[in-house]
Amino acid sequence: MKIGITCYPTYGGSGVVATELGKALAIKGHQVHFISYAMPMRLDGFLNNIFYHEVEMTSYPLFEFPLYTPALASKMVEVAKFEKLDILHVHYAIPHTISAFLAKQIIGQKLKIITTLHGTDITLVGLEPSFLHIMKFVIEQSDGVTAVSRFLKDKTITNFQIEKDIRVIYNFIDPEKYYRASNDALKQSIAPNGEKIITHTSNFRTVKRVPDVIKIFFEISKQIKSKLILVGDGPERSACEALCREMGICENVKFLGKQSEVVPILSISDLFLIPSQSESFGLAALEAMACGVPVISSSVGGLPELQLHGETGFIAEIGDIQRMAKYGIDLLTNEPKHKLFANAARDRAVTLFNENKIVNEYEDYYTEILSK
Ligand code: GMT
Repeated sequence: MKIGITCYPTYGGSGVVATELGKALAIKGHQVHFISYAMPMRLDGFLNNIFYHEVEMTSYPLFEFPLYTPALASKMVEVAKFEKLDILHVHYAIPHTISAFLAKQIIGQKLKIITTLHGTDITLVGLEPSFLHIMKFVIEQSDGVTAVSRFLKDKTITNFQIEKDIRVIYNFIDPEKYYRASNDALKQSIAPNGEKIITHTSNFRTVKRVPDVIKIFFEISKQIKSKLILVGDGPERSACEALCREMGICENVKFLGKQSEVVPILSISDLFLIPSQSESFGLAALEAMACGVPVISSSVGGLPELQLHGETGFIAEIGDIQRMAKYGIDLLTNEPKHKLFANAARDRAVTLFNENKIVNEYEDYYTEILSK
């Protein structure tokens, strides 16, 4: 197949899923064309069967706001026509599905559009009055729609009254890239006195509730010598640093900023915290589970589809810092239980969210849509 993929090229989970999917499809012999305003983060180096097409933006004094949606649609038309694309698969609906809809109007019915809904395109931004009507319309107009969890599928149906069938296809990891690789030197440099290592990775947006991560850590560290590693960057980072200073725990909290490689960090971690306010799936938690790290999460969104309470970690209500801390202490003070949970987390990640399995699901879905 000849497949066009559009995604945000930055650090977000939707871009990661789109890029890893494209790479896996290319390895299987499909021709994959990425169309975006910048090279997707994980698309470095020469890869067979993969092509990248940059959307060129023009600025003009009349245009107060950048006109990405029509520029992207134009590029989609150009690539679809000249590369003879069968499918255009867009990740994150705003504005990608709108551009894809426009492109299809120009190209015609032969080009099939598939939209994958990832999260705040449905739960937050898409609900704003400026997007609501157009979102409902373009989602309905896609030839195929997938959502990254049952939760997100249900939310799409209730928020937008979508009648179209939505296929649930979960996020995935490559178990050969995401595994626990011992790294004594790194462990020693972060926790020189054998402290437990607690980790959180995110884009530091309000929905991630990073201050809760710090408060949970603070409670745990009252009873267990531990270090907190915070990976990522975003709007809440300064407030989080200030909170650490206020609490007097700066020497035990490491802000690592954006990291291209999280496996070495996850591999030395004993616990992963994800107390989000909204999380349609939780790719960051899946990556941790694949590296054998038990997860303490909130009960929102797709998180209970990803991890099992009392098996791969624990689940508590949003904002219940004391309970999350209690669960953390329970795991970190009980070695055999921790080992059991760590193994169960890895097993669940590898069995249910394995790249091979999920990429096949996407491939089968493409075939199904093309045959309609
Ligand atoms: O929706 C977002 O906030 C952005 C999006 C992204 O592009 O990073 O994240 C979502 O997509 C990921 C990949 O499917 C999911 O694993 C995340 O749970 C989801 N984030 C939220 O729902 C907050």
